[in-house]
Amino acid sequence: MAKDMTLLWGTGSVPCWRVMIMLEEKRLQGYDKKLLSFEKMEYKSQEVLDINPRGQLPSFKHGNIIVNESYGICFYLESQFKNQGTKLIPDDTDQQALMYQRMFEGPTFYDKVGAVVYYEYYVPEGERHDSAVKRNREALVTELNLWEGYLQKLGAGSYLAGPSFTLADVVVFPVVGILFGFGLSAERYPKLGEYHARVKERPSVKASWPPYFVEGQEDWDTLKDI
Ligand SMILES: N[C@@H](CCC(=O)N[C@@H](CS)C(=O)NCC(=O)O)C(=O)O
Repeated sequence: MAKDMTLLWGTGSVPCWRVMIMLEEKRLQGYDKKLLSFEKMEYKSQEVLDINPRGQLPSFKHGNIIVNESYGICFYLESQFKNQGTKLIPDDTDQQALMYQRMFEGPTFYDKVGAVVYYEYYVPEGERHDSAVKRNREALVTELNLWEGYLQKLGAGSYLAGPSFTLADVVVFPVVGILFGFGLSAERYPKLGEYHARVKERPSVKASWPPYFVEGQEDWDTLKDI
């Protein structure tokens, strides 16, 4: 139980989802979690600003300790609860190196996904261009093929950094979740499809599945032709 932990989060947020998977993997269920609304801009509320002056989610507190960046929270929890729940940093040097490599490719991956999926949200109507849409989609295809290749090289049943589930999966799986949530074809990207189908059955992922997906997903097909 983790009654001395508070997480302020928003549904559909990749950074928040990372932290929720992490808390589950480290068996820290029972923490105080508060769902805030992006629509109502509750991430700029005083409650959030008191913990996170950037006014962003996730905002996280453990006792009097504040850690806000999703990667920072994941590293902090792994370090504080090393011997509890899943061990998420492998001892093997090669696997550990690959884990760090893939983890820090995660934000690049997410940027490429976001540039396509959230284009209309980020770019005001008068500033949208077909050429930019095409460029973003091409960049995403290149990125997807890169991750297909990574998984292909590791072999069937692998996680992102080898045979065990690691911090790389905690931080990158939510990006993969968003991809398939927006209709990515598992036939076209079979390695990512297999990885997604397998990891989404993990108890930590099931327990943290964003309500946002459950509510809206059927109509989302932005990525079906990618
Ligand atoms: N680098 C931060 C990013 C957090 C972030 O961008 N959160 C978004 C929701 S996904 C947010 O709160 N956006 C509101 C804002 O930036 O004003 C992390 O990894 O935790």
